Amino acid sequence: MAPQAELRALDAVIIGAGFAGLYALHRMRDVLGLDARVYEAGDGVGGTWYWNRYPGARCDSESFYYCYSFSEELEQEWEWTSKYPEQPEILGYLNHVADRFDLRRDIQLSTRVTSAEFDESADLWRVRTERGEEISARYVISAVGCLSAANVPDVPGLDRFEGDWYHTGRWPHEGVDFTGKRVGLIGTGSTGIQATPVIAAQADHLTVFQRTANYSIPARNKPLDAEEWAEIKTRYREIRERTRASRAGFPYAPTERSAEDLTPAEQQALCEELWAEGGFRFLWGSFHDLLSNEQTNDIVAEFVRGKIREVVHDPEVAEMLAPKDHPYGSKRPPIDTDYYATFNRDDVTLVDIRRAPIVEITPRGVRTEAGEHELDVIVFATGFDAMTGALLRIDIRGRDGQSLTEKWHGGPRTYLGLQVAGFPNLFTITGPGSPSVLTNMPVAIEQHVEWISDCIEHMRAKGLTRIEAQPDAEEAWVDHVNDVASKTLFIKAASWYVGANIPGKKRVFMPYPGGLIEYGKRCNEVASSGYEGFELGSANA
Ligand code: N01
Repeated sequence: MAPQAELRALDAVIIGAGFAGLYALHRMRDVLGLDARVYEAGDGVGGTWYWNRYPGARCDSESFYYCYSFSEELEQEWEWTSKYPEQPEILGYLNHVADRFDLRRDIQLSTRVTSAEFDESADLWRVRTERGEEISARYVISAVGCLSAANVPDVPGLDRFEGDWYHTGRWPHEGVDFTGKRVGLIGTGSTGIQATPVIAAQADHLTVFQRTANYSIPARNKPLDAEEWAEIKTRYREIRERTRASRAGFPYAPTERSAEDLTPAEQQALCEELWAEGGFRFLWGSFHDLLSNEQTNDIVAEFVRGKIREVVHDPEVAEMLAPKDHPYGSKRPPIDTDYYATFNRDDVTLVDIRRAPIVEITPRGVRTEAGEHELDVIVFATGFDAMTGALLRIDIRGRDGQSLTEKWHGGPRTYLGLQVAGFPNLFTITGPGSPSVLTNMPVAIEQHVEWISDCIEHMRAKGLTRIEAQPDAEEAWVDHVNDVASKTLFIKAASWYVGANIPGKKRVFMPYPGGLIEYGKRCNEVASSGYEGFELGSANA
């Protein structure tokens, strides 16, 4: 008979030790004084930045605002080396945060949470781990990340492939040496676009398998010097205020400009200026209706196609790379360094798998409807089961034993992306239905963690033991998210925002596209009205 697992009692179980989990632990333990513990599947902290070690992995929001803002001391002592730091530097930062706030003693690594079941009689969750532990906790806080459940496509024959294969989101810690190798890379999202130039520089030959052409904007990365840091540090409070008061968590004033205000020549000049600046300014700095007006979007999309045709020498390859089937920004826009120019190399081939799809993986490579490509290594840059995948891989059961998988069979349903009706005391940091992936993530994460921590503080002050989103509030929020999404161009693309990358996944627009300002206002109103839309109670009542 298996030994009976010892029950550990905690106030809060936090699942995941990335940006969200680390801050949640600091807040729950050091601010609220809760007995809180993080359970993390990886062997180290860092979340996304622990797992995604693929060549070229770097941040594509600028470093000085892609970081925590909750501690002025932290922001004054940390200096990023460049505008868009590489993965090891970001992982180093998160490790520094774990040490600086003495978080490690309450983080249990190499421990995957497998199930969580709500006990209605006591208002407690019973959480189980792969190691056979059982923990009871008043609160479960999911910090599992929006893009953490790797998607390896189910291509027939992969098990017979005689070379090596990797998914970018599960990259080996020791790295991969591509020297002298024929490499095939499947996927041209942000990850594939970052990895392509770096792998091409090392491999003997790189074949990129493209299903959907993507609009990528040059990053224009550069080192940040001492003078720039001195300036950023004196302005940090103002930068943070602007970031929090912005629609998407970027410290830039939103543009009020419409394309109609400019002549075609002026429109082109503006696009040139933003292209020269690079990065996300290209998305946020052009026209206010870029993501809601097809005519406006066409101007910007055609400008990017023109740039691709300018950079890529072979007109046929340029046409393959120029996206024509979705508006610019309707899929998450990648930021790159020399992506399009890489296709001018003699040792790089682009294969259109929309026209001739992959049929199978053979022992020697990849076979499409047009023929076989012999390869030594296959890299899957095929993304994630986004927003719901990581949570649904845990067997979560709420009131009356209902599973979250059952509840979300028609797509995720939440109230404010923070809670799910029927699942009391379960909080989802940047859950579906919140702005999350449409924003600069650390800003969205801090807002959620602070809201959750204020909510728990309120409950403790009132002696309450249960908070649960109400079905009608959830329904109204889901309708609101769909209504806002229906007025944008996001719904014109088969993106991971709607789950289109996962065969069989119900197509529902998952993040909240109304922006951080509207969203934050709504969250604050809910809290100050005594948590409207939630029912609060006590097991003893
Ligand atoms: O994943 P993706 P990603 N056969 O889903 C293709 C963040 N991120 O890892 O578009 C063939 O975007 C798929 O094709 P299609 C960022 O939010 C941030 O690149 O579905 N191809 C697509 O081309 C980003 O959006 C940073 O037709 C298949 C690609 O694989 C998110 O992570 C850096 C396929 C997947 O693109 C995910 O990016 C990198 C199949 N069966 C990523 N299945 C930062 O710097 C999928 N594809 C912060």
